Amino acid sequence: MTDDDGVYRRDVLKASGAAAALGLGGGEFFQTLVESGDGTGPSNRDSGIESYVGQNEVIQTVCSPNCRGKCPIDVHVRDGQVKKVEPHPPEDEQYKRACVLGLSHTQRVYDPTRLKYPMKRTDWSPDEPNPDGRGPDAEFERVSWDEALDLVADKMQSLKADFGPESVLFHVGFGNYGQSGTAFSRLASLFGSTQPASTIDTNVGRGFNRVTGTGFYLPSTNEAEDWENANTIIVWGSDLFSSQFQMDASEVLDAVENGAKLVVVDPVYTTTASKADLWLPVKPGKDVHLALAMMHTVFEDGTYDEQFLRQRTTGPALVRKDTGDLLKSSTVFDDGSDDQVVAVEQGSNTAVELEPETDGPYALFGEFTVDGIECETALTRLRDHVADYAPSEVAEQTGVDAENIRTAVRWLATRGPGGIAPSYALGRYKHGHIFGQTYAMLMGLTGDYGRHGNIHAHHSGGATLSTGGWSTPEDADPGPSVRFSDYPDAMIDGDPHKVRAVYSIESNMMGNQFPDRQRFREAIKSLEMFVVADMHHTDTVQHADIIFPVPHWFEQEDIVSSWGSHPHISYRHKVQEPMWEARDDYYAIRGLAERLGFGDYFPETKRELLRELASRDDAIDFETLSEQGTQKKQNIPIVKFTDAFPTDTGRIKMYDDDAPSEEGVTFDLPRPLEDRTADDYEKADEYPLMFMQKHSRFRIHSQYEMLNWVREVNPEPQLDIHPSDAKARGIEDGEYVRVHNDRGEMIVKAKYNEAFQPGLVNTDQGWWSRDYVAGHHNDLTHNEVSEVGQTMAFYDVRVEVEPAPDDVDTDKYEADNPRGAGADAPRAGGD
Ligand SMILES: Nc1nc2c(c(=O)[nH]1)N[C@H]1C(S)=C(S)[C@@H](COP(=O)(O)OP(=O)(O)OC[C@H]3O[C@@H](n4cnc5c(=O)[nH]c(N)nc54)[C@H](O)[C@@H]3O)O[C@H]1N2
Ligand SMILES: Nc1nc2c(c(=O)[nH]1)N[C@H]1C(S)=C(S)[C@@H](COP(=O)(O)OP(=O)(O)OC[C@H]3O[C@@H](n4cnc5c(=O)[nH]c(N)nc54)[C@H](O)[C@@H]3O)O[C@H]1N2
Ligand code: SF4
Ligand SMILES: [Mo]
Repeated sequence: MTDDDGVYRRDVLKASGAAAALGLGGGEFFQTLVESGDGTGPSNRDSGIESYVGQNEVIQTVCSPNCRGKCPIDVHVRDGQVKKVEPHPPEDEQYKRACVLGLSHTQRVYDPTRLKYPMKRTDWSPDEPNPDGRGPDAEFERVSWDEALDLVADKMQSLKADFGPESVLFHVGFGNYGQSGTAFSRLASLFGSTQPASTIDTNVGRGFNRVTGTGFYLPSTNEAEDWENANTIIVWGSDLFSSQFQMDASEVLDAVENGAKLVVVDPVYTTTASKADLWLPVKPGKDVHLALAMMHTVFEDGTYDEQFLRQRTTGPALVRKDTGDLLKSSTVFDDGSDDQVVAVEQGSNTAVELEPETDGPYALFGEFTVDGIECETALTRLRDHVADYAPSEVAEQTGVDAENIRTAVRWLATRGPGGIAPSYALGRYKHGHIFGQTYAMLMGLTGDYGRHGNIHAHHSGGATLSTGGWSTPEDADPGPSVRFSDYPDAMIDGDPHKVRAVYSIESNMMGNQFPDRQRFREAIKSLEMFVVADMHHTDTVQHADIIFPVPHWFEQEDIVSSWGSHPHISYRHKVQEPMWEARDDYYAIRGLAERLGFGDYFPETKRELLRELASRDDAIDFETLSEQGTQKKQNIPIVKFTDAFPTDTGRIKMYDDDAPSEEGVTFDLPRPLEDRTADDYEKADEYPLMFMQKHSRFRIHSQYEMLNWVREVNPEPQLDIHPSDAKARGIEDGEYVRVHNDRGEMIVKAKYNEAFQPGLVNTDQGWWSRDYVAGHHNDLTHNEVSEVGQTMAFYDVRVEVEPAPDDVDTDKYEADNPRGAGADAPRAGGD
């Protein structure tokens, strides 16, 4: 079925020719199509619908932004145009899916924001970067691919010679999930450039990891097909019918149909909350208190899982009262080790080593003296610690009724298998790692690991192509990593070292990915060269010096990992040749590699690259994958956490004697620490409202922003605000408001929304700056991360809101249907 030039079907449409004939896209494209028939197309032969039946060429490919879908799709092509998109059943058909965004690619593939040619900012040159020319007023001129690649490679070489290779940063965002990123990292390693270290979405996972030994992003949970076996599901800080809905929502509904209880913990009455048996409307940032109250109830009720605690946790381990350390077996036994901890047997009070996965008659509670050392069990410590968090004690602080807290955890502890599915929202509070630690321990109490129907996080790990270290060749000397959150310091102040040039792929840094946009703009301004590869003219592209135009996914061949999703690897077949001069990232990466002296490290074609990478994964066969379009990785376990935990003891840590500390708080046990809730922030009076930017069902981050079909139902950014907060500020429903804090401001339309509790406002993320009347939601967010959690705290933000000044220009939204089908597109990119 495939031939060697990267084209899947011989009769694939020649889109570059089609594009040239039809103009540059958008409304114009469709209009011209109607007018430009050559007399042979079906529409001219017979306008009857029957004439279309069977006329479509159907090509399987993949949709893969950073949602949890990674949906294989079928693209219908007729007369040289993409006409329709449908879900494609993967090898295991129960994972068939796709959402309205993926099904609307016909509008994205022909959108006028698509980049067509390599471009250079007119007033940029390698020696005179003219940084002030970047931004809204920047103008670009077309250059050839060779010129663009020469300019970038030469500048990279001269920076390397003058300042070392780490003065160049290779940044990759979360935009694609194909293999270009693998090649990108390989070139970065060979060149020795600075590479990124993620500080997005890592908070809850890091906390979970301290307890279980796994997790960075959220830990893997049982595959979605197992969720129907759950008897209780606590969806905690996640609106699965808006984001993450791609697979999980239907599985959760299946479980509910089977009799599961659904609890939703969310400050907002979300679509998911509306399906719940019980909704706990927690105040933002107060989740640790709530989870500790749940532990309190489990201890009070005695509903902890004794066998699980003995077999798989350090609950019975002894903690020395003198030092707070766990009692080591080397202290007690001649042949003991420093890694092994000690418990006592119930009744005989004999000290024994706590081997992994053993189920002796260990005492779970009590105080004991071993070799003259006074100790108590870890579980005793935990029980004493949570004694202060009775549901009635936290009810006011958390905003949740005490009896409802008890009911929720009673369901979890007593109804058989179940679990807690948190998402990333909780990690968008500065100290969100503490929640990760707390819920991992709570599920240790209730025994929710390693069984069918257990749930530990929001999404499974999914299938990732194992490329066996290809991204870091043995003879490479990779440069240092810099955390996302440290980029501005590195670019502006040279801390930890000066970054002078950035080559960015698959990221909309300026328009979406990074908080504190004004400081980020300053960071970009301090660069000598900013190279951006994208398929659309995003806000980030508008700040670039050199633009590499990347083709739409339908014009790329790739192997796509299903990170955070289903257990298949998918093949992305080309539906059409790249339009205009757009070229796959691999084209630029290889072109730069050749110019930088690393050409031999990169196969000549993308097809060869894909073959090479697939050959490194034992669970994947290139031919099968390419023919079938998807291959289920058989080595992915359905049920997770069945083996010893990868901790020192092989057990879940119910007490951490080697815990990190921050702001005077040590996390040996989960101890609430907050940053910007009303209770702890010194500027809470000045900025009385918490500001969230929920992930929207109408976009995946900033992708699909351009879909006019979707715009008909979701035309412009809005501020969700409770009517009481609005009225107190003299704000009418539908009026434009100024949202501001000490970093910046934005002007959006206020929307009375009783689903949001008083004190909390929201603008869904993913809008481009061109969509705002003024400003942008990331003008309000900050870039402070905690040392322990190291995650950007997008929701730990406070603002004040007031009616917008009278003179703001809201013209673009005054028309009846400003961005509906057929409307004029605004200028691409933005400030
Ligand atoms: N459609 C769509 N899907 C997506 C994405 C997208 O942009 N669009 N993005 C993808 C990516 S990269 C990610 S990281 C995920 C993000 O997925 P999530 O983290 O699930 O998404 P959010 O919208 O940030 O938050 C989910 C819920 O958390 C609630 N929440 C906010 N603060 C708190 C709090 O303090 N406590 C509690 N208990 N709840 C709180 C919000 O009200 C919201 O209902 O989604 C992925 N899927
Ligand atoms: N205020 C606020 N900001 C947030 C969040 C929030 O909740 N609030 N959420 C954060 C989270 S969780 C995340 S994960 C980040 C996501 O931030 P980003 O990774 O920036 O997300 P996207 O908007 O998907 O941007 C990806 C870009 O890659 C481009 N792209 C797609 N395919 C290709 C390709 O093949 N090659 C190249 N070169 N480009 C391609 C797309 O056109 C798009 O412009 O945003 C973060 N930003
Ligand atoms: S946007 Fe995500 S869920 Fe929707 S079709 Fe694409 S991959 Fe699937
Ligand atoms: Mo994310």
